[in-house]
Amino acid sequence: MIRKMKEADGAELCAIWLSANLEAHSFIPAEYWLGSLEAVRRALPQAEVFIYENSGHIEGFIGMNGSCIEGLFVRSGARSRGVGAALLEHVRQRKPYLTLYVYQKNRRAVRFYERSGFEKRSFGKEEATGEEEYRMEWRGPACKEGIMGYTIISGDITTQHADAIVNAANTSLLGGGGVDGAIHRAAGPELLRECRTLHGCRTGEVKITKGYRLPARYVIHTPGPVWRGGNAGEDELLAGSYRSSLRLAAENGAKTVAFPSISTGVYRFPLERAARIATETVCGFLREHPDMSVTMVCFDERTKAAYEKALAEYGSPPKK
Ligand code: AR6
Repeated sequence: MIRKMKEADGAELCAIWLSANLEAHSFIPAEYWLGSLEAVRRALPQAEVFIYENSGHIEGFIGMNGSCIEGLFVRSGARSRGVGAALLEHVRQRKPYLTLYVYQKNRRAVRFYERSGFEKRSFGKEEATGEEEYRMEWRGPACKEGIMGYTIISGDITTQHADAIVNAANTSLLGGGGVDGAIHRAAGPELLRECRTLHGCRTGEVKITKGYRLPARYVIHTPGPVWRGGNAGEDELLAGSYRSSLRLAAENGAKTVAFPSISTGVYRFPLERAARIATETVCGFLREHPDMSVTMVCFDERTKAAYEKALAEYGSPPKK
């Protein structure tokens, strides 16, 4: 039986998580997994977790963040009984496409995902462990053109291991509140020093800097439009922020890009409208650049729900 996670499952899931990781990744020091356990314990209740249970015993589980598989774990005594395949099938029925990261050295997992219809899409080094990893994707029959490389997650953009993260800045590029403030705090004072040399940026346009103390290599700064009622070219300016960010990322060889929800905070752009514009612009770009991938990092559940709705509606005829 496959069911959703309950609060009481937490401790058992952590135990399975730890032993499965230690067993599958002998090339990573055990201290790394032991040191990550507390973060996993805290993250589990927020994640979408499905559990495989047999006669009241948990045999394995899969943790999702949007369409991204955060992890698929099977208890060591329950291997080769189709538990992993059943969990994967469960999420395949519920998502138009799936994406995940897997260590190159974990050959067994890479083979398992390949047999399950996943394809290797990109390759890179995971910052935390220094290990090479593949990003793999599975595309379901309901997957529309362009959404393949697009993932919506909840999280904090300053912790994203993307080649480039995008900053919802203002035209001075000298920092501010919201996501801008968070990025400057996490990157350190060197970021502001470089920003001072850029002499600002126009709304809907972009400038690039290094990422300094961030896990991301680059920060692409774009001032989104301030909402003024909708007749001041806000839609085009917002689309411009997304499109120009992606073009500049591509020019700099950045294959993975993470965005916050531009303009929907202090700049008060209506969330649903912004999510629709972002989705159309990002997916339109990804159709032409299948080697790139984009993660929309939503800071709260309301924002995530709006981007998920926009993605579900993407490509459908507009409502009358
Ligand atoms: N990670 C991801 N998203 C975040 C984070 C974070 N760490 N922090 C906030 N958000 P806003 P804007 C979300 O106001 O509307 C600044 O002062 C937030 O919840 O940061 O484009 C600039 O300097 C919201 O969903 O950006 C400008 O003056 C989204 O990011 C002005 O604000 C955007 O909210 C730009 O306003």
